[in-house]
Amino acid sequence: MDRLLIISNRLPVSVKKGDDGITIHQSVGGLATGMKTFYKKLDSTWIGWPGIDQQELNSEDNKYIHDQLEKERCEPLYINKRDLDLYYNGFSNKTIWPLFHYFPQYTDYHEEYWQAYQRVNELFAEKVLSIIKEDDFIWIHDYHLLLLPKLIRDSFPDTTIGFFNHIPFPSYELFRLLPWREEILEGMLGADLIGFHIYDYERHFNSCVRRLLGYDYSLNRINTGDRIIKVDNFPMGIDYDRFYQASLEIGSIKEEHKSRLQKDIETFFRTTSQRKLILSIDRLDYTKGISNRLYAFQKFLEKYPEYHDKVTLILLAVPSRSKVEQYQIMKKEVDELVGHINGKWGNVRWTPVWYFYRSLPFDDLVILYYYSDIGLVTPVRDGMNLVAKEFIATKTTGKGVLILSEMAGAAKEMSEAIVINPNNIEGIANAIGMALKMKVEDQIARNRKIQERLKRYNVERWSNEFLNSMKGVRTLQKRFLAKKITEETEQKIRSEYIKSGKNILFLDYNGTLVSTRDKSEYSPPDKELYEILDKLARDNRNEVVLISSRDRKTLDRWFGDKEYILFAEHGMWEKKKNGSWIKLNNQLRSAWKKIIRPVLELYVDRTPGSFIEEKSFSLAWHYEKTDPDYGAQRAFELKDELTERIINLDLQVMEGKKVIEIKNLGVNKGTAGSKKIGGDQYDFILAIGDDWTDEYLFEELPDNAHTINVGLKYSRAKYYCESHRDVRELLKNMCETEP
Ligand code: ADQ
Repeated sequence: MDRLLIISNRLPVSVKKGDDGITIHQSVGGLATGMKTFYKKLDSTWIGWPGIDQQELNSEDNKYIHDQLEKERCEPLYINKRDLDLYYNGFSNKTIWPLFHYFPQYTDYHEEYWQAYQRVNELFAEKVLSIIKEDDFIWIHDYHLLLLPKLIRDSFPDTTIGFFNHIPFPSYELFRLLPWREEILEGMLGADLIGFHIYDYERHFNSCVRRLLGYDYSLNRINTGDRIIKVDNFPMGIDYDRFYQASLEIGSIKEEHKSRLQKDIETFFRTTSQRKLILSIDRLDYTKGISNRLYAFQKFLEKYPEYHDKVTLILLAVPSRSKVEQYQIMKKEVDELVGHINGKWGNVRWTPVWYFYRSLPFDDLVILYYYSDIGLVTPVRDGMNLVAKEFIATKTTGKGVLILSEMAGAAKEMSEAIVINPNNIEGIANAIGMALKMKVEDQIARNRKIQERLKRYNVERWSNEFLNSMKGVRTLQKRFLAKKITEETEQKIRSEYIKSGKNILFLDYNGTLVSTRDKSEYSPPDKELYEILDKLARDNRNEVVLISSRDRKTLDRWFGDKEYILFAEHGMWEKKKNGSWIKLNNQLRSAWKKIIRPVLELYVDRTPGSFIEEKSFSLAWHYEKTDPDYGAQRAFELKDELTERIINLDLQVMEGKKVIEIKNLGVNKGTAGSKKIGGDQYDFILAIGDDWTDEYLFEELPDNAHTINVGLKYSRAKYYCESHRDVRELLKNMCETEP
């Protein structure tokens, strides 16, 4: 892969200046934690804010920071204090963050914030443009930089840009509240690939684009008229092996090497039998549902007195955005609630809540995960939530129970957890009771299933899939860009036609020669069409081939007595001039399964509940047991992807009830067309069609063929025109031109 530029608000490391000089630390947070382990493996540079104001630095500091960051493959972007405050604390965290997490009541709309947000996005663009090279791939992260894709695209139109949004994308009803909504969407659409954690966010984004900008999307592609943009979901994984291995090691650490934390926790377990630990880890953020969690824990203590003196909740909260007022209010609320619970229920032997307001190093974090019996993850909204995944990854024995909010993106992949509604306090309290009583075999069975998935779909795979998809979109854009047919091109086609001695014309029927694309609609040929086709067919230099998805009977009824060659049912049947129908059948094969099966396996991995069925000459992907909306969307995508992949494989994709089946077809319009041409030498080949079944034909025909798509700008055809009327006009002009 070519060089990758990763761009995010913060670098994965933060610079601090204190009494002991400049120090460099790992940044906390989902993105930094998730990506830091593998980005160095790639040829990459990470651009972002280093966490310090440049005003505080002297030239020696600057040099030191520059050298240190260079080793980390990081390129710092300094932002002045005032802009940083308005862009980061202001627009990013008081406008976008609350609105996108369904907190419109906390959302501030200030022109001043917006101005600064634009300025800082422009600053990022300048930085990128100062180091960008041709063929670089650009991967922009998160809601701080929603305008950046377009800003880069405007100055560097051919670059490949991916954008990943780590937080939810809200529904249209929420998003439309934003005064600068169109600008934000246009900014994002500067990317070639836009990624979200889950399908729901993707769906919301597509619907906002359609409703606010009018760009249509089909399957997971948005067509803006001059570009195709792919929108997809990539559920972010964790560095599974790192957590799993670290947890395995904890169990075998010798007494003298144990950390203070590990010793203290072990003492806690020794002092009373049946001690249980519940773990809660987050940034201190109102979206994480921390107060609800504490209310629920209180409710649990009320309802289940038998657990008094035995169960302790560890509440680990990392300080976050403490300059934003809502966060200060929330901190106060959490402090008070913890005080209230410990005051009311605690005693000399037992503190119900252990509260830590700080960040912890990785080793300590894993110790907490390792010793906890229950992971309590209750965000009221969360893009993904990596803590839930980390908790499960450390359960090396398989024991432990995860209680997970259905409002976290992670819940889509972790349905084996106890899934709760974070607003249902009683429900969470009951879930804690249920978790404490859950049989060990049940715990292991549930966790093993999730672990398999997390191991397979880890953070490296997540990023590889995103990067591969980015490459794929560029290829797709190039391959599918047809040119609009011009008067000049038509002239050229006509003059070649006049000069040539042996011609073949492949014409699709629905949508190409008559207006409707819908096969079920009755759309017989009219007088004008017969006249055009008859005239072409009478010219003995020409072979007129109607190649349609229609059935034999219909084609027979309309054209049976004509001097045209007919292909029915996508080329399954052929009727020569004055001949009878012949079935074109290839020998059935199954070697293609090796190519198609991995594609289906990927969809099984990414669609919980789906499975593959293998038959002698077919493979089927069943999705009847998946979430209905999600399954249907994945089926659309799979069908789309297969349509691409099976070209030249003589296969067909059939859609049944909650099943997608890939079968040997033996024939399609492409194979029928190339068979028709056979060894014959034609001086002039013209093919016109309007949908994906015609793409096979365009693909199969020799390079000198003139291929025209009706209505689709992105096609394998060389040209596109607007409607069947243009096709008729072209054909009419051709037959009126005497050689
Ligand atoms: P966050 O809101 O930061 O991420 P999350 O996904 O849970 O939330 O990631 C937090 C990360 O920070 C975890 O890796 C965790 O281990 C670490 N962490 C938390 N508390 C810590 C502490 N006290 N000490 C040390 N480390 C701590 C955003 C979105 C999420 C999305 C991620 C990734 O809000 O929805 O999952 O990005 O896309």
